[in-house]
Amino acid sequence: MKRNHLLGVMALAVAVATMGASSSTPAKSGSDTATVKGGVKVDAIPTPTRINMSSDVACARLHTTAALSEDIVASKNGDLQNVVVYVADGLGDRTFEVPAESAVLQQKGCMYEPHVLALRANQKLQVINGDTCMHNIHPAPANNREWNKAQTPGSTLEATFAREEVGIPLKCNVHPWMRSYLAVFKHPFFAVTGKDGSFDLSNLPPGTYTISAWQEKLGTVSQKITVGSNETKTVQFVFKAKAGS
Ligand SMILES: [Cu+2]
Repeated sequence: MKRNHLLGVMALAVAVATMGASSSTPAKSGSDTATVKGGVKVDAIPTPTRINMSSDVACARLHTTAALSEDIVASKNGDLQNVVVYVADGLGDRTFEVPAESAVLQQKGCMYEPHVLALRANQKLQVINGDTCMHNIHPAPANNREWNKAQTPGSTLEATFAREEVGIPLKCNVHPWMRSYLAVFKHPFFAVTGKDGSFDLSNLPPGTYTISAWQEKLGTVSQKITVGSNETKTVQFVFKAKAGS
């Protein structure tokens, strides 16, 4: 009994220590911090195409209806998902602690989840194969080391990326439709838009920044903005997908 109680106390102490470490990053909240938030839209909403998984029945049978392409995912209002919004310039030579927790990329139903993942340079990336078939993870970076690893069903592999790079394509050499993108940052001021296209970059040091938004098919758009202490500014990005726009 006594031993169990002691173990319980130790587990609690570890949990508290971990919480303390994560709450100290990325920056102190409260006074002296600035926020840039807003939304991302696209001016034309493409119809997603159906993915043909017939070359691997193990994948195809995991879907009752065909999975849809994810290269441009937008709501009926044009809110654009899977856009990486980040501070591209303005932080000077500040350095930031690398988070202890891992970023996670899953393979489920022979699709990557999330489709776009942003993480920190040298942060641990866990790639999980939740499927019953083999996958082959193959990132093709321009500014980091390229690698290529087969992954057995149910296994997890770990990787890190040492340098900043936005839009590293990651593919599976077994299943040609599988594609995701990674964005690697030296700082914590980035977000990936969800279904409503919104983003929130908080705890920024007050200053003048170039804020960029990257989308895998539509490229990069940027805006310069100055935010003061305890100030929140809103930025809207609109990507042009309409012919001639
Ligand atoms: Cu695969």
